[in-house]
Amino acid sequence: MKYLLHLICTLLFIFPFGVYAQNIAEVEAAVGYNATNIEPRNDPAMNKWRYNRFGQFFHIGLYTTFGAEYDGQQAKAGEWLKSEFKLSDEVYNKALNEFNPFKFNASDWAKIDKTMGTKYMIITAKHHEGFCLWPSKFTDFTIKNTPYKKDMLGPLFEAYNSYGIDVFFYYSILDWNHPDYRAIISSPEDKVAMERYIGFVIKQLDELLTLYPQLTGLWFDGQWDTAYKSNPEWGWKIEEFLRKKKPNIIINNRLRSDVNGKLDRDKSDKHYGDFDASFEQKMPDPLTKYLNTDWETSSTLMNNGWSYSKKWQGEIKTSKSIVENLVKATSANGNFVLNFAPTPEGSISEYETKISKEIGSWMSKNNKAIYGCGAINLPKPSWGYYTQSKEKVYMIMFQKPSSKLIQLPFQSEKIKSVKLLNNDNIKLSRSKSKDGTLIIDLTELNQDNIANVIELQF
Ligand code: JFZ
Repeated sequence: MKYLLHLICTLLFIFPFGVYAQNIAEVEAAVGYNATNIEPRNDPAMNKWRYNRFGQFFHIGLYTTFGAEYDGQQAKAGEWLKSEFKLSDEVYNKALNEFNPFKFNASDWAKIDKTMGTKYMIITAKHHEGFCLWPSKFTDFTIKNTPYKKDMLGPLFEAYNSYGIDVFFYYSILDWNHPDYRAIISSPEDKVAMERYIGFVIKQLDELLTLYPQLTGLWFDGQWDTAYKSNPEWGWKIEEFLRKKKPNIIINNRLRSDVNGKLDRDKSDKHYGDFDASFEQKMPDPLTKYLNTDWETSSTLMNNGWSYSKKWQGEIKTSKSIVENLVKATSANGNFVLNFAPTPEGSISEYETKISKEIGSWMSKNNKAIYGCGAINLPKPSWGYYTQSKEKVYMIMFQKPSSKLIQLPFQSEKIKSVKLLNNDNIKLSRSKSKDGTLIIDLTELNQDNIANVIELQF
């Protein structure tokens, strides 16, 4: 609706009375393929997304079978292996005969996520390699033609939705397998081929939304090749199709470009789609830059690879650092997504299971400081972060302050109660400074392995 209004206003501005857009192409040109959600969406689906704060990513595909290794060499990112080692289709596609996640059990995965406290999951329905985790009618390059044979996407809905966890699909525009995909267009034939490819994408998305009506949204990626980004009508057309087919669908911003080929955000710095997902492995800088925008950051557990790796390399993140990033994102009105890389058997690794329990044990006591929470208008304190929801402010302490008494920037008389969320046995005594601000005595407090959360009720 908002988008329509915006469109009409733009048109009235560009085409004065008596002149009107002849056809849809003119309408599109008029808006320059700019962002269409000028204000954040405020419908139930998007409010739920914003409430969720914590999501789970899964990268699994043919690349999983290589374990990020080829010919004794370690790939930088497992899911990029085909491109990194310049493997031919012939060599790479042998993995079709290897892909067999026979231990995959959607309800095991869902239980892990339920324990960890994630509220939505995103799975790689199709990554850059072009392989489909569902038996698509529009290509043979699917799970149906592997030893596993079965659909991996369908079973997720029952398992996850029964815990109230939403399912999203990752879908890559970039496709290393499809014969019509073009990274650059150097002839009229290339353009025709790429147009056929866009038709294929729309057919596949139609298929996904028809087969899986419970799907909450789509996480696009791989929109950066010159051919695609310099033809903004394609991304526009795909988005238009999706919004018509499923009006409450949630789409990230990595699907479109504007007339200048700008990705992620248009020239007025408005993100495309419903939220900005261009913070892969990072956060807005400064952190408070996008407080009025829906955004999401995603993170690997191990260096920059998103898929299964036989060898775990580089720095592996701890549950404390993951929780800290979740809290940090929440404190700036963003969502945080943690990636897991299922094994070739389709199970969750030991380290990931251990991490999910550690995070889950913290979340089960402290999730009130995360779900439905957001930014407070105060500078970041040295001991951690503030978050807030309605009449509550949460102090999430990753380091216990060195002084026993801390003075807070709140009028004491306005605070009804002060309580530690993760331990009922410890009572925190309070007092009031000369200027009436709240002082809390932390003498009794022991630093939690991850973080203590103090709830202030207004
Ligand atoms: C993409 C993929 O290439 C990668 O394999 C993985 O699936 C990841 C989640 O997404 O990589 C990205 C995505 C976003 C940015 C950079 C790389 N970004 O916004 O900077």
